[in-house]
Amino acid sequence: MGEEEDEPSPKLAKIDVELHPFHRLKNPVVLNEVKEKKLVFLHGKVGEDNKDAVVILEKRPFDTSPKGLKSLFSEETKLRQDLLNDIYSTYAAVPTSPHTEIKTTVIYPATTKHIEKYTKQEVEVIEETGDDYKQITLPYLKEENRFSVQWVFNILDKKSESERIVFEDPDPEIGFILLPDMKWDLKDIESLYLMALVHRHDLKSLRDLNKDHLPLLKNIKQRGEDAIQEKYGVKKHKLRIYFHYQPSYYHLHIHFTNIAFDAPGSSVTRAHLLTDVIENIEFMSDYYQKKTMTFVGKRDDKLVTALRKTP
Ligand code: G7M
Repeated sequence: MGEEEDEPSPKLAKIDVELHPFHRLKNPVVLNEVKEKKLVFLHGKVGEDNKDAVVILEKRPFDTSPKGLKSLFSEETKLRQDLLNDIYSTYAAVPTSPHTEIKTTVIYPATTKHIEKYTKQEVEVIEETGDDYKQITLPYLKEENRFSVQWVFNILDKKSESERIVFEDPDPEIGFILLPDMKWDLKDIESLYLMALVHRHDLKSLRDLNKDHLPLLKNIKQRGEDAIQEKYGVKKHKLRIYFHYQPSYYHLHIHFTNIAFDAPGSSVTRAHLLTDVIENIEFMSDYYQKKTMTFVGKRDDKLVTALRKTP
């Protein structure tokens, strides 16, 4: 510790303890817990006016870099011995930061929709035909039913996260911003997770894509792959590049994840590979206006209820 080869540890931004919702969360209740991922979703109230907050806590993977291991196996780590028998021993180890850090995501003030999104619920398979999309989904996607995409506009307008941008093509037709997804801790390359947000505002999801958008899609694929290889050394054949359908946020965006990582939402019931999307549109321009899209939704979700065909 403190030797010359050690990089200075990143300074934690000072937060106003009085104002920050994390410190004032009252009556936290667990909405969902995924024990094997050491992940918990909580809901609580904040402040005099009891505004809702959702807090997501996730224990970080071990820091197995030489520096991480050096600090783990140092006198700074407190040990409590639980068992000693011949050559076998077990301990409860209490290391110092960064090993004890918990990735924390706060949504505040949270809407009822956020609370529903993170609440454990039964899920079911929904088949949405092209007509269902036009007659049920599209009218449903009115502003008040969707999650706000203000955070996307903040990124595109450089009002938030501008220091995290990995690559930008500013072209209004085929341009996009590539940056780390909120879910990625930026440290563990195996769980690399970035997203490309398109500059144009008129595309909600896969359903809006046709052959006019091929230059946009090909540009994102090519330049996104190049930027990730250059910045993180991850080659294109190690990337899973896909859309979600249904997405949570209806401003077109594409996920880039390391194939070594089983990213949430990367399975067949939600992920659509960018290469497949490009090829399908090349075969048939209105493929995504016609195709029956199968996805998994939560039982009590309003859209799921509206699209459900069997009681
Ligand atoms: O399901 P959908 O395709 O809509 O995925 C949206 C993605 O956006 C998820 O992977 C989220 O983790 C990510 N995301 C959501 N928010 C609110 C933010 C944000 O504020 N910043 C960043 N960088 N990613 C976000």
